[in-house]
Amino acid sequence: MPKAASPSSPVRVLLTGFDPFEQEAVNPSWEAVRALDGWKVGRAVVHARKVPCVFGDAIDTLVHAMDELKPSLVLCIGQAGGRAEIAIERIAINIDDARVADNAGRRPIDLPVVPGAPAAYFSTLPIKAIARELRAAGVPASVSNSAGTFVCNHIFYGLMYLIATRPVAGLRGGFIHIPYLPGQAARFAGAPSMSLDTMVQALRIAVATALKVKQDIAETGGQLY
Ligand code: PCA
Repeated sequence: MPKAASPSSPVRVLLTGFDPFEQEAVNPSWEAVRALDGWKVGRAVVHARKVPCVFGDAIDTLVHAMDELKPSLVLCIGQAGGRAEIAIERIAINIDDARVADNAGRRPIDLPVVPGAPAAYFSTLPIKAIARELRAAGVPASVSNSAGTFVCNHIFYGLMYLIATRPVAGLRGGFIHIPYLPGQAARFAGAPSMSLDTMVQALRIAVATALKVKQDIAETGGQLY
């Protein structure tokens, strides 16, 4: 197993956001992530990378960025239009089941992300602590128990598979879904949205909390159904 970074060496944090998809002109995940490129928190520095909304290519781009940067923390971010809160995802499942085509026209149905690999992996972020810190800062947030079955779950599963199968001491990762920007939601009556400033602030809190909290808190993030 490769050695952990020495206490004085810089800690790299990789944040990924997606290209726009499904007739959208922007993707809030890339807008929020790119605003944090170069942000320093303690001795950690954030590196932002854009990933294509394409099955397969999204994971390839992530692997390339991880090989290049050798991060200690990876947060993949995606748009979840229709959600009202920052959603800290708990679990990635080994299935691709696309309701719509991705940006390359691919539409896998009931195919594994990684053939023969485990059914699911849990996020290794302190998901409950992040939700609590966000709410304490006045940002609506919850733990989410499904990241769906489209490209976001796909990259999340790919990330957790990599972390599990190519262990690097101290490396942790997970996925966060974010709502529409107001300009996107304005096209759909009743759709919730969040300002870019609030989403950027939320990601700062998520990164800082993930760097600080190694052992998650015991607080419910469950749902009845
Ligand atoms: N959201 C999609 C894929 C890309 C994105 O930003 C999803 O939730 O799967």
